[in-house]
Amino acid sequence: MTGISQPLITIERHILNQQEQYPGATGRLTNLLYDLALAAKLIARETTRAGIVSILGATSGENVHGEVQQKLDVYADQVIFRMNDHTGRVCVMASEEHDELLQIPDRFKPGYYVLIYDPLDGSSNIDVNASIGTIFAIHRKISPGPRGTESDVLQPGHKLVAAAYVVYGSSTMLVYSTGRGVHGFTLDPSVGEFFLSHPDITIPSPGRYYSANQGHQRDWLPGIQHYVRWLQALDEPDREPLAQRYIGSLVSDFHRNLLRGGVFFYPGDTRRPQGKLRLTYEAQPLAFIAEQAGGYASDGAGNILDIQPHSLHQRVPFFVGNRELVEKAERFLQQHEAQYLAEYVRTR
Ligand code: AHM
Ligand code: MG
Repeated sequence: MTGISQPLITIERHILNQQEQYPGATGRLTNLLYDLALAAKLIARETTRAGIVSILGATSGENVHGEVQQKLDVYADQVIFRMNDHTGRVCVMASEEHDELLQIPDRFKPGYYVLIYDPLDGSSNIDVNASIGTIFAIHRKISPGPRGTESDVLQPGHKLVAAAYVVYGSSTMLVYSTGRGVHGFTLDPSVGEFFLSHPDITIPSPGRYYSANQGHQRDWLPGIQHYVRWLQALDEPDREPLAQRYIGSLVSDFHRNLLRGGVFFYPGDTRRPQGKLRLTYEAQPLAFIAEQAGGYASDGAGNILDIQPHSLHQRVPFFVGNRELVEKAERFLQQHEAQYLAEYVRTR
């Protein structure tokens, strides 16, 4: 055979192969991951058609954070919910776009898994055709009784069973981990299949990029200012500085740094000591994937995956990427911000 040099592995085949490595696996997680891949295909179809069908533009609604919702947010949110409300695999869902938990309708049987998702992250980028993403996190149910409760959602990240994200960029990619490495798939839109394109992703070292919204530098704590000086090697002319890259779309910024090496951070600052990003919808799943790829994620005080969440929409300072770069941020904070860290840890 000529022309095709690698085995063609669909996401279905890959998930099944992974399941076969777990003796006693029932296939419920496998099927849930299939459903998420299908939801991703539907969202990808709409995001790529968005300009043509003039679906662009804000709806009148605001989400629970007071941000204007885009129509595609609403679509993505509904597709994911409807794909999973009747399958008997999920007992409860939580979406970044909803204030409250999303219960399984009474007419359907609740299942064993807890699905937490950010349906369309970075949605302010939609109108300018920059890439956006979806983030998924999956926990096991821990509460008694058939229905899911808040305690099922508010579990530390190290309890995650699986995490995934989809980036809708120049192509659509789905990246997932069930705790056995990180694997990336690229959507071939002509046949509607995700094919394995990035097996066993590990973050390259040394990292090349740092990613942060430097427009907030005025409000950053001195510890963060020192960290950025270090990233830029301002005081060490013989060391190469890291390059700065920032899209303002978490999934895209994370994805680039996962493939190229680097650090993304959205720190707590004088105006927002807890930062901007959400612990359960954004930080936990990406921290899980980063760790599986050999990286690390921190809130500046310690491992993101060790934090016990206390509320659904809790925000958290977030540093993620190459372990050495994230640990360096922790050290700058320990050195310069002992008081902030003590107060932050007390209230987180
Ligand atoms: P969103 O969930 O409302 O889309 O906001 C999250 C986004 C992330 O994708 C991105 O990392 C961050 O907000 C960018 O914020 P800023 O514009 O302050 O840099
Ligand atoms: Mg978001």
